[in-house]
Amino acid sequence: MLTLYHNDMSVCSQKVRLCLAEKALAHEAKHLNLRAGDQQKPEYLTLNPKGVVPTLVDDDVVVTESVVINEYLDDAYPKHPLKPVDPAERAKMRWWTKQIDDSIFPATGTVSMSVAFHHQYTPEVLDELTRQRGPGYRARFALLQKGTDNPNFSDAIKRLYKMINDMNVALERGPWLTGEMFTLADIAYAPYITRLDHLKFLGFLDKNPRTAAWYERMRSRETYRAALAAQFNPKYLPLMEEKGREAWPRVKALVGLA
Ligand SMILES: N[C@@H](CCC(=O)N[C@@H](CS)C(=O)NCC(=O)O)C(=O)O
Repeated sequence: MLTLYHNDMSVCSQKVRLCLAEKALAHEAKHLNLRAGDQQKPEYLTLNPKGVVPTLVDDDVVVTESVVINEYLDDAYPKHPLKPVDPAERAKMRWWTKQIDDSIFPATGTVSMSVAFHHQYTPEVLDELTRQRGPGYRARFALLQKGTDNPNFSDAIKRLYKMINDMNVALERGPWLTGEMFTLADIAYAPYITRLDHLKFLGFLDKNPRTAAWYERMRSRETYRAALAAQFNPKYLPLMEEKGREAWPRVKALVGLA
């Protein structure tokens, strides 16, 4: 019996939901409200001591870290394989998934929080997070409240534009990131392009037609609809769109699209 602890709009959770859907694996989904602090409840911390989503429980096996969870699912449930057999192709796939942990996830967090999500935090939630995470949290949050003037914003947005450009180059070889096969690499990137879409930053695709076509192919999959689109939180989308549109002139200028 598989159980996934997740959150509807969390990019890391979306990655695992898409993997479960591609592998047609039935599971129980337990949704955590990250703004209410469900991820810090003691019973959840016993599963995931970092207090983050997702966490997969497979009977007595507990797996954390979305990249590890997806590899586990593909190893433990070999039907509908999502990893190339050839070692060189497999290495290529892992090069893509590693970029996310190294820099794309942190850059996405900086951009999403600076542009939109910091507006969702009430003073009470901020007090609670500061209590949980220590006094340094308030200073870090103050940077996010600066929006596009956050000193970390420029590097983060440039990293995400580089991701789009890198994908465009790789997609010269075939419809998916490692070539002909749809793999865990494609699954890993779907939530990140979706996030740029929700922030209305898809002008990034104007000079990257192969990445644009990849996103269309991805969105037309039934698994994307079920695992991502059908679960987008309607409370988040208008905020992301409104604040993203306000930020776009600055974003465009930072990546040289103005
Ligand atoms: N490297 C981890 C990152 C997990 C992570 O930070 N998840 C975010 C959502 S995408 C989270 O739970 N944030 C809640 C918090 O930090 O309190 C993974 O890929 O699973």
